[in-house]
Amino acid sequence: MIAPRVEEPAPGTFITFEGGEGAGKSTQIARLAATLRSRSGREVCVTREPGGSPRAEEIRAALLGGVAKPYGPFAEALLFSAARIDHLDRLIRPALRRGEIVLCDRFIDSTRAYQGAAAGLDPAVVIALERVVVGPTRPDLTLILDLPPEAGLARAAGRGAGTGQGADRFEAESLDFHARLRDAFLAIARAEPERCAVIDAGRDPDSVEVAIRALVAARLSGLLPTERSRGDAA
Ligand code: Z5A
Repeated sequence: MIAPRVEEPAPGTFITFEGGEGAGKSTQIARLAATLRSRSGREVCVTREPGGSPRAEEIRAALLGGVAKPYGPFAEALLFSAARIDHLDRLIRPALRRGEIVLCDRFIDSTRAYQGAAAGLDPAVVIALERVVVGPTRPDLTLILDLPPEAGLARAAGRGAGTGQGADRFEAESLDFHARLRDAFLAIARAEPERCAVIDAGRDPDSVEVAIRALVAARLSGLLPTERSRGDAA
């Protein structure tokens, strides 16, 4: 008889960033990574979904190009899951096993919000996919950057202006779709308050950064020692 595989708890720390378009996730991940690199004394791995491994990046290009859209949200969720399987196996789990801090731009909550709540995929299917694809590799902390969709879409459009790049598959959805997304992320935070924290992303980038640092310090003890406590320890 084959014994079930027992996953040892990994020593790393897994933090995910979620939210609607243009909420400032990439901006804040870069800032938090720099802070953690200088203050935690640990390796920091920055990654994103869909993507993060060469194969998953190929799937990303297809998804954001709209290749799977005609097949509906279930097919899209399967493709996001295929990308996630490779990303977890090749990058996230090895980094966590090495004790690194993994900062990931979007993860399971984006599937719940985009394919589930906003596009109408049955929540039972989303949960089943999570169970088989992600298993026990759950985030230690999920930071949900909250912003009215009009503001986020305007930021995303501003970033693309002059680059010749139009809206991608998801940016091109209706305002109503983006409003459902926002509600979905806030509902996830209410349902799992021990894992999730909501950050008001409508403020200037420095204020958002300060709020994120405070949350990380409060929720994940020892990750961000203050200058004072580091000096004391030395
Ligand atoms: N998706 C899905 O449907 N299902 C899934 O399971 C997963 C994903 C995992 C990935 O696209 C798409 O895949 C995504 C969901 C879907 N939908 N879309 N589109 P992506 O990775 O290309 O896009 P994104 O995740 O939405 O990120 P983004 O649009 O790049 O936004 P962001 O990273 O949150 O924001 P940013 O790039 O840091 O900032 C956007 C602009 O605003 C930029 O010009 C900044 O300089 C500016 N900015 C940032 N912060 C501020 C503040 N505080 N004030 C003013 N301006 C700011």
